[in-house]
Amino acid sequence: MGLFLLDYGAGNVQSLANSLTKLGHSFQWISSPTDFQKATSLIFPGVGAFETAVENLTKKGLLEPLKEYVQSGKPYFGICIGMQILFQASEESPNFHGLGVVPTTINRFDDSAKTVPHMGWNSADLVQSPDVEPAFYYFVHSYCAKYRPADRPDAASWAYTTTQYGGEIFISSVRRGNVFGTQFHPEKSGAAGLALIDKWLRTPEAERSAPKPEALCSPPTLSLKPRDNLSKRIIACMDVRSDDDGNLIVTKGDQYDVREKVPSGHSMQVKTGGAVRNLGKPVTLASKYYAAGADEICLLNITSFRHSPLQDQPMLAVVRAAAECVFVPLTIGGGIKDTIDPDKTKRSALEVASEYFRAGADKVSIGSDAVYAAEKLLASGQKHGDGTSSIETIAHTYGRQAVVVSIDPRRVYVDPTTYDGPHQDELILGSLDSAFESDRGRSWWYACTVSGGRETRSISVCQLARAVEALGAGEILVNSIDRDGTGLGFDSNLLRLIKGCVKVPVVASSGAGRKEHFLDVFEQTGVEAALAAGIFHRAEVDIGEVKECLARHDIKVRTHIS
Ligand code: 1PR
Repeated sequence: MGLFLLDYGAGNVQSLANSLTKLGHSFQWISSPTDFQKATSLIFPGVGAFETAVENLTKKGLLEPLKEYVQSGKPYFGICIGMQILFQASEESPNFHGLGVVPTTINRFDDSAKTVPHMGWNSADLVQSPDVEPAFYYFVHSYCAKYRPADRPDAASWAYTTTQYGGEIFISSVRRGNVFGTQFHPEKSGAAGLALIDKWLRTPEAERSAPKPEALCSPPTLSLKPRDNLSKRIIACMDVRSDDDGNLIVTKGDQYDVREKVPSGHSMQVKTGGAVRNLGKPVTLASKYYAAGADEICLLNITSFRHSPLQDQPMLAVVRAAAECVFVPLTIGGGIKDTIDPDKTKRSALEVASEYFRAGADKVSIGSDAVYAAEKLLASGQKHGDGTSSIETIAHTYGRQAVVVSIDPRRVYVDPTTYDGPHQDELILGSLDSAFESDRGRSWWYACTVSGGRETRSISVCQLARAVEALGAGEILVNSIDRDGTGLGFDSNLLRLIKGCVKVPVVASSGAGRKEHFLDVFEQTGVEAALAAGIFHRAEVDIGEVKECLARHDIKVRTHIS
């Protein structure tokens, strides 16, 4: 008896479990069809593809019992796919049917004039009380229930909140009788999300399972606002590795060199080669940045603990501990590839990623392996991959929104008058009066690198970005070896180039040295998010100051964090 959570074996259900523990609610997992009878409240936190959810529930014999539970009148709370499954079907997986409780289908966002997936913090406006100040929640999805009261009043009457993304208004939560569902992730929406879960659980069961439909007779027509409320995201990133004594620490390099500079023997000269810079403990810093209002946290394992068996990865323990105290999305990168444990057990990239998702990661970030996959796709001359790359296998199981590709580009300077290589269309011509000495009168293209910048490849960033989007990446994180740790500002040329190649969200990284650099990057490049490391670790700039600066310049940011 009591609260049960439904897990169909994909996606990060650990985040919800951690939220409930934090809020002091005990729960059990549905492990067999008969458990539905024991449940007096049920939460279904689904992420990933509609098809994967329906298929897995069917295979485990849980789909029919779920439908019976929802129809029984007992309280049900569905999150993301857990909400979408209430609908009849989804354009994402035309051969699969949902529970059909809400009488319409889920459709893809129109991506002709906006980035898809819809990823980030947006407002959820109450349909019945439009004047109430909306709350901001974290969304990540490519498909949605469009709000169309004129065509489908029966479906629109389920809408509890709506959200505008670009020129489309969709149903961001549904509510009727015992059924509640949110397209957004309350378990990843900081204090606002935790409060929403807590309120639902603390409302008396009789009230949550009110038998009478609360439908509006005729759902209102809503007009489009001039701008949606999707906020630009500020991400705090931690490069994690072991120091020389084997302790896991957060470090930070200059142009990827993380060792302290030491005197070289000649007066006034320094070279690198000292101890690994130690800027703090990963979980302590993650928790500090969450409290300071970071919209996402990113942990990169920058030396992939290559000799540990998968189950003993020290990074897994860091992710588990961070997920217990961070209730915004957590991205984990480094070493997401096919690996072989020391005992010769082969582990696929999907298995490695699955371990991180189970530990509490929401997204995984793929670096070197994405470069190899893009090179393979280009060499094949095909538009689509063969389904075997890490990007494809992970996106197929967990949804493309869970797959970030992290690019580590390096400038390759050339003479534009003689350059006849394959990247002529991507050449950047630095003006003579550029504010940056490294740009003045020079020309370059951006090459991809692997192994944390140790090896430069001949594939360009645009080739890579297009290829990984075709393979199923849901977001691209753009570092810059030239700007990393310099504090000179983000590389706008690089970011504009990549923004022009892809539809998926782009995250700017490397070079932030002042709060104004965030303003520059959003105004000059249109990226969806900006990430920084050094300035936050050294406490030179606070996340709140960055957001205040952006808000003052009319850039939408999430400012209500508590
Ligand atoms: O190739 O899949 O194992 O992934 C390795 C991951 O580790 C990649 O995401 C790669 O970017 C990262 N990485 C590898 N070596 C380093 C290094 O620094 N030696 N860090 C490294 C990359 C870049 C950002 C940094 C920003 C912002 N560091 O993580 O946080 O540049 O810094 P700033 O704000 O201080 O300028 P795989």
